[in-house]
Amino acid sequence: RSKQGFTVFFTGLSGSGKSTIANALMVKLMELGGRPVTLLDGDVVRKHLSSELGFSKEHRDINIRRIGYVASEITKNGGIALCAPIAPYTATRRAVREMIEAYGTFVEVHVATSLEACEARDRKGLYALARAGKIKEFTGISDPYEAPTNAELVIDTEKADVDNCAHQVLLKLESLGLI
Ligand code: GGZ
Repeated sequence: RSKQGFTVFFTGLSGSGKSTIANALMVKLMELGGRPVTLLDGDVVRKHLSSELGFSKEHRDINIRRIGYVASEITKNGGIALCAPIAPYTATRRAVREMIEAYGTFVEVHVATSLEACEARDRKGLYALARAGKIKEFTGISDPYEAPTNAELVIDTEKADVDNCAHQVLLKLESLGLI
């Protein structure tokens, strides 16, 4: 294969738009053809790979490291991995970056939708439950989100639609010589 593998790692609050942008990016990358694209979405990973885990710091870290391991295997084999967990902790994101960079490029994308906007949308009603104390340790409400300071790309979904956000990532991948 002429092109190396890489991982696009989206991080952001619940409801920030990570999954939606990752799905739109997946469609664009598949249209380009060539390499297989694997989406490791937060919900899907928790259902199939991390079903025994909760949302303590320890469990979130185990979850993110599992995602990182799978993404590193995909990257090693020349594929494209798209990951879309919250991944609230800087140190854990750095550990995953190091796992991936052993084999290819790690592109961190901060989906920087504000808490106010995520909560106003509240598409799944989780913020209301968190505010009412019915969900404990909820990111942004009763649990931390450490915003990245070294992301390759920061996306503001309050200024651009989904297609434009996915396009911004595609342009970044082009500028890095990955596609
Ligand atoms: C954050 C929670 C929580 C708590 C359930 N905190 O919007 P969603 O519903 O579909 O995405 C969120 C998802 C977060 O799982 P991740 O694996 O991405 O988190 S982490 O990276 O921190 O391991 C949300 C739902 O699970 N959810 N309880 N307490 N999000």
